[in-house]
Amino acid sequence: MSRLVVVSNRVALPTESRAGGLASAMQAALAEMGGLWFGWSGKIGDGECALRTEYSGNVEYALVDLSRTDYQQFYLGFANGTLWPLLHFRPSLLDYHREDFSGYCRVNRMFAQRLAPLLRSDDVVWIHDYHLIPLAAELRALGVAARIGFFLHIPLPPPELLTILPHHEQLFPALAGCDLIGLQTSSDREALLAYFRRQMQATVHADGSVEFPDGRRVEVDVFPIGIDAAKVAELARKAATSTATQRLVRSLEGRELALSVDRLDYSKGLPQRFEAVARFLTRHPEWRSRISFLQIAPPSREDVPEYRDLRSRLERIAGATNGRYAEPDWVPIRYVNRSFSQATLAGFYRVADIGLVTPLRDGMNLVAKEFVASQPPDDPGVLVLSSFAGAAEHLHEAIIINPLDPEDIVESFARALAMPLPERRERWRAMFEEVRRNDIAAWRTAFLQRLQA
Ligand code: ADQ
Repeated sequence: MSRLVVVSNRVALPTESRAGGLASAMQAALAEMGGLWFGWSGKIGDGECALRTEYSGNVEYALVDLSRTDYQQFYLGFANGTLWPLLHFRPSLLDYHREDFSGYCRVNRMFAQRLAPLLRSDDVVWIHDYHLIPLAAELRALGVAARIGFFLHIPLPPPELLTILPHHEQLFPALAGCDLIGLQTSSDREALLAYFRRQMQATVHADGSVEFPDGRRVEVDVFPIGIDAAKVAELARKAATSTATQRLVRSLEGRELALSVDRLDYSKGLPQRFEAVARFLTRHPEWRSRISFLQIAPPSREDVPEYRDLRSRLERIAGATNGRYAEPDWVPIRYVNRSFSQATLAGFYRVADIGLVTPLRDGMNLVAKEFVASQPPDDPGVLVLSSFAGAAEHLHEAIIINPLDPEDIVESFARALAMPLPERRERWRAMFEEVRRNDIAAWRTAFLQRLQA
């Protein structure tokens, strides 16, 4: 059997206590096939950044540090200051600097140079996400002949937006170095195919494969990422009686709970959500003191200016809404800037009456799936889901809203709160079946089988 080589910006070591779903999925695949996980250590070094290796069972971890300049230009600059807003359909937030693009290309080349000598010809290489778009082409330039797959975790906008990016013609065509490109949704796939057709004169064949004028063929397909649904459901069942869940339930004093969990990111639509909460309380005074909105949002990428701005904007809206509507024994918005364990979150999801997942754009959104998997089957909560999350392509039984229309969110609260139990159960059953069937194991198996075909 071939060895699996996973490449991602950050490597999750098995010793890290808070490994997420993706990390566990990669670790499971690596343990099964044996292999190597290569990427940034998360550390910033000051000199020549040496390769460090660690072993755990049949899996090797190869880590490189980044220099301060690499971190600035590659990670903060081009990956998170330029590509992230562009690929989330926010060109007005795009911050482009030539030296950042050079830094991005330089780090990808350095990764390729460090990785190539570690590869064997029958390895299967799986590259992850927008940090590493040019990596496959860099590996090919060094003579790597192994099968290479790439999965983009975030959305891909149509060519009209992609071509805004200066030097896009040096970036996206590098994906042709892959054998398989995986995307979250069919519209992401359409966007990439349109770019390949228009910008690279590619032909899309009836079987879905893409052929470039030089004869190179690449498969492009949709692999919607999932969660470990069985594990989350089990965690939620167990957490129902945990101290953290019980404390939350007691603090509600019988009120309804609407819950959101997001990284603090402008793609997640938090200001619009907070404003919709204020509007809901204005429109529906009968719900004042009868519902609590809990937003859990750990800070992220605080070295990028837009993220700091977002944080202060949210503090202002939450403060103003609470100041306006709070009673001595009730605040409408509970806003918590920290992380919780998967088990604690599962317990919180389980006791929530409404799960609010309203990003302006999201590749998939795993919180939506975790909320579904955590519900008690006999009395499930209602999922309110943005039509701009990849998850909306599959979770049709959620209340689907447009997060840019505050009235739509307000109406969704009212609908969710009034939804009769049989309808809640029916909608939840269909969604849970979907989340369970297309779980994280199904995702990685489908991608790897296709890559090895
Ligand atoms: P993210 O943008 O990080 O991922 P998401 O899919 O929601 O978004 O995943 C977040 C994960 O972090 C979830 O598993 C969630 O439970 C966890 N998390 C969030 N807040 C937390 C907190 N306070 N404490 C602990 N854990 C927390 C990117 C893309 C998504 C895509 C994923 C996977 O932006 O669209 O679904 O990758 O491909």
